[in-house]
Amino acid sequence: MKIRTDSRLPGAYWKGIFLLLCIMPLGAAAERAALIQDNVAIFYPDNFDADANLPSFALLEEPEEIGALPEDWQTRVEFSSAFGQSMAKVEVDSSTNLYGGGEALSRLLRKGGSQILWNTDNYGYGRDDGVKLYQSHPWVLAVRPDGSAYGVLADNTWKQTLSMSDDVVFSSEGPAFRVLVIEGNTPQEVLATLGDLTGKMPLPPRWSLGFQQSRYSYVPESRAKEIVDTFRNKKIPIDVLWFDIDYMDAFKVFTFDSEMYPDPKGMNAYLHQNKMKGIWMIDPGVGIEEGYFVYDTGTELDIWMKDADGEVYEGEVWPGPTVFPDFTQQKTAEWWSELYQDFMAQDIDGVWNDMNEPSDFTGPDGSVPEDNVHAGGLRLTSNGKPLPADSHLRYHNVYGMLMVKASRQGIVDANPDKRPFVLTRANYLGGQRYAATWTGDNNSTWEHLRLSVPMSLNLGLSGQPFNGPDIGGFIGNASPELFGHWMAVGAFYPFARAHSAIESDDQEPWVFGREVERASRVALERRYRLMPYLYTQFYQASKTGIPVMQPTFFADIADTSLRGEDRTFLFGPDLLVVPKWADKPSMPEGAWRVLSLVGENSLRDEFQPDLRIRDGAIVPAGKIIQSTDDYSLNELSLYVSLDADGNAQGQLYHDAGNGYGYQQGEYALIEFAATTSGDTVEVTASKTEGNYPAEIDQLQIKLVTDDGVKTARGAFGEVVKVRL
Ligand code: NBV
Repeated sequence: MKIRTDSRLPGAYWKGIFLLLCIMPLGAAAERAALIQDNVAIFYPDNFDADANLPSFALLEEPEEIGALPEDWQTRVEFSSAFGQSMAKVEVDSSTNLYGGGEALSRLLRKGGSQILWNTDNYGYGRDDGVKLYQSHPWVLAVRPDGSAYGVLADNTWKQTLSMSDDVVFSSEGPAFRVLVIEGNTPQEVLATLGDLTGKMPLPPRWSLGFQQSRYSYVPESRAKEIVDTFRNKKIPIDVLWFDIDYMDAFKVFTFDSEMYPDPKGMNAYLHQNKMKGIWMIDPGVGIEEGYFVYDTGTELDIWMKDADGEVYEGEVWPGPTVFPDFTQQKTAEWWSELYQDFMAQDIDGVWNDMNEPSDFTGPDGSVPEDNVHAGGLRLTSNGKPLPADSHLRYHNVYGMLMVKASRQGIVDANPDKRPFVLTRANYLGGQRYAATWTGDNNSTWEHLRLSVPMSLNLGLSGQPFNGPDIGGFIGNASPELFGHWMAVGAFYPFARAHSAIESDDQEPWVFGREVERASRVALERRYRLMPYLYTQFYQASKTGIPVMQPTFFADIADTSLRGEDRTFLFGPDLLVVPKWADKPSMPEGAWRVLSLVGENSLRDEFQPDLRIRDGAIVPAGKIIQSTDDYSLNELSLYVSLDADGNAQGQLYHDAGNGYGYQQGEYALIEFAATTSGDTVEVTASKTEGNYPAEIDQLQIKLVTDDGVKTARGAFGEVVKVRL
């Protein structure tokens, strides 16, 4: 199997970039730099035009300068312009590793790679060799050999190329833009600062961490119910069923087909009775049809995107001739949010925003024309001023982000007591504030299974922790072997959803024979047992900005032999996932003892990755449950792996799993510690923060040693002793 380490650009782009790089010094523009935090510098080109750049979409707030750049500030930005392109370059030492760039079809190490940041509906990642995907993250994380790190953030929404041939070069079709550089002692520190500047993923509802089954499309509703019943009868854990476009009446958003889904509320009730949730799709394109309430109200409010002549732009998507809401306007955002009132009243639990690059079948390059015009007016938090009117070239990359911002608001307005869940295909740096994401239309191939790991990792290293690919692959047909492996690894993606295309054969866990069905069940039982740990990792990510799924080198940032390891990955800092197909992976130092959660290691199972626990860690795990509705900390297991000194620590975050009580102190933070004296290990568990009850009754200590697992029981609050 061939995996490219670099992403190739179309020839014209290469030629352009080559020319530009050659003449760069000629057009060089002086920089102005200042500190905005002790560890963050901002660099301005001398021809910076605030109106053409601000407000920032990535940053939560407009930066305030706190002083001059220290003389010894290492990483500097050089600006230049030529042939109508604005460029910013950061020289990168040859021994420094590069990561990030958001969603990219690439191995983990990004040096040598290039991408075009222009949100694109890229079926099978086939268009332009996959250099343009659905999202844009003008961001690079650089890690030096000693483990110190820096990040480069181009605060620019315009169409641009990100080249990492050696140095980092952003070349934009828009006006000169500013660049931020974050310094940190570790990559984790840089990501935490990125989180402070661009915002963090809000804590999602606990159910959204469960397994999710999707298909384009489950119709009619009897088929959807059959899927629900089969999961439950076969005891394969699941939390969510997804409803793709065919539930709609003639693909008109916010409607339901009267034959396929005559009673959506009843469908959702069926899901709820079965301890499941329903997520329903909404696209941005609105079918042109007088008498259709979405089209009529939008037209009356004059909120559609206009063409260069100021006429309403008409494109074509699923409903046929289509208009597109202009989300840069305040009134559009309000109208869009309002549409969710009746929609959510069908007892819908979450929303899936697709096609929001926006995709336009008949438009240039599969989207709407670059010279379309947005009216502006919306106020963002970053400077509180209305967005200026400007071209689609400026706003294209944030179209999806603005859509999900308004969607999220609408869902919150409709259900103020519940945490919202939105999944988006298109997004932009900072978009983790509004929605989780998946990596679009991948293929049912080994190549895309393998690439899904670095793709998800790099999204996490770009500020988006809640992501994952279509498990099983969207396009084509997975072989039983591929599907089994994909489920086994997929149980450890932060967002774990299986999905397949309309033309594909059925792709549920049971259609591939008994062995794959069993492997899928085991994989999900492992995920569900780890739910207390996983929820704690999501809590941490929401607080710190550090991703849930982390590259293996995070286990030891000074070990440069781990920098390119992207078959294995960390599931939170304490568990290492080693897929069966990872041939001789680079392992971090330490014991990393193998953990067995559901007896998977004693079975002849060719699919499940090895799960290894960091020495010095305590990982909390619950019982096997079929749905997070049954989540409970009663009889919590603590997997303890001692470090060389005989110590270990762990943490558990607990709350109601939904709602906002946790923001008022209704949560519990529980700390675990193990110490050794002589041949006895003592384990303690105590609540250290919050007003929510710990809700732990009995504890089961599982001491993972090189000679097997030793078990002891005890009550919460007592010291539990285990003999070595
Ligand atoms: O809504 C249909 C599909 C959806 O299943 C998929 O996940 C999206 O990425 N959608 C794209 C539109 C058309 C796909 C060919």
